[in-house]
Amino acid sequence: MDHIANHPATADMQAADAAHHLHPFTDTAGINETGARIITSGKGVMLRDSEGAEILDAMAGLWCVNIGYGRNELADVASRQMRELPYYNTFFQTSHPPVIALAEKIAALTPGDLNRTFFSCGGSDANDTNIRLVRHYWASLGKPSKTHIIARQNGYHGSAMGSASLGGMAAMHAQGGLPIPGISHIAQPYWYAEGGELSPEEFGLQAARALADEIERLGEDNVAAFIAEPVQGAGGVIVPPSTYWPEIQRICDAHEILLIADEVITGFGRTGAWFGSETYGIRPDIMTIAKGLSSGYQPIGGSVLSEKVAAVFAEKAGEFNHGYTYSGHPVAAAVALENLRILDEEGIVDTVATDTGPYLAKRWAELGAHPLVGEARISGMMAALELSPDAAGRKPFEEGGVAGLICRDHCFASNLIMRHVGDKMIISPPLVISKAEIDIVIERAHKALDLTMADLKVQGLMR
Ligand code: PXG
Repeated sequence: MDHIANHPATADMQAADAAHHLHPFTDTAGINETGARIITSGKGVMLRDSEGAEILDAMAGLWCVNIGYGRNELADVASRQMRELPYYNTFFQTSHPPVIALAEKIAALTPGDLNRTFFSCGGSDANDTNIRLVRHYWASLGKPSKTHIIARQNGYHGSAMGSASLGGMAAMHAQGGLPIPGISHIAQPYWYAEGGELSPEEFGLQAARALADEIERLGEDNVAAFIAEPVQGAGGVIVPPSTYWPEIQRICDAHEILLIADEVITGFGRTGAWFGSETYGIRPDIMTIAKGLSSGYQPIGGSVLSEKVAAVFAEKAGEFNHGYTYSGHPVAAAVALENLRILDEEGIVDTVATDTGPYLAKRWAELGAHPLVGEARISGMMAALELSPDAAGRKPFEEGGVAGLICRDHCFASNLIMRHVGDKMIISPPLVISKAEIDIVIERAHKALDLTMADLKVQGLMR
């Protein structure tokens, strides 16, 4: 890998970072004490840090670098677009070539009649758009009481006021006065932890029927939409039982509410199809996209509307009083378009579906046999391990999150980026990961599990 070492010494950068940078989702006192690991370059699935270590990034950044690092085609497109038209807006009767081409491409790639995109800078603001959009949709149809949105416990939809309220993360709701009114959360389809004695199929139906109960409790005339991730990502790669989505779809069809599929993580190949909606048989009225749309090379996201929803905006809704300065940013749009060209022309999604995805599934299942692992689950190129002191009994640790943190630190120390969510270890590697690189992930993860188990035994947290 090319290595450009023209940066200050690591300790100097860490000191400046500690003095002047407030990190997202980070305990500031903690990072200021240890110092941030400073990432300086990337190629394929590998990152390099400021000390020259090469790290295998099995999280694709934050679930987003689908085509891998270092694709110069995207840099070239960005440079060209910046010279041609670095910025212009899409408010007030104007548009520009990159955003038009991108909207057309998204319409072609997305399933069903999802055909019209409202652009944002990422997933959080796209989901905030969705809140205003579904409420204005129903108001435009003469049903202004339909405002309530049903979401799920342990869902993740972003960090803005609206999107964090849609999310069902208790730790987020504990800060900053969330959730905003008009949103409620139903149970998640998390069989491993919450399924009890039910089979996964029985539990999937039960979890889905919580939606029907909540619609009944609120009154259908008051409900605008249901939002969910096809597979929960940040919640810990919760792959729903096979019965879950068909029943959710049936309930949405039986009631007059909109279905929003938040595909910020599952979109653009992550589950082995272009969209999780295809993998799980979902027909969304609105789809949230971001992350893999540009493989993270530029900040861009959007809300993709079905013909039914788009028609109301085209015919009845008047002016939608909503927009971001950077909605449909030309450089981000051009880069996203080039990313989609690469995903498409290089057959990357097909490779995940037919070759590397099945290979990862086979090797991941081997980790499932480790005595520290209660369950190994996977959907395409996103996967989780449940750490447990009693793997056969699906038992949680008494103090949650300790084992996961220890394991994460062992991974990090062996140059593997694998995230922990409580005691779930999760990966979501670049879709271009090779079989040889998958072998490295498995080997390092296995070693980290061994070391974690040894530590837990020394600390008396496991017998
Ligand atoms: N929806 C989903 C399903 C997401 O996963 C968002 C919306 C928000 O997108 P933006 O682009 O505003 O961040 C996300 C983001 C993690 C982690 O640690 C996950 C996300 C973001 C940051 C960290 O798992 N998901």
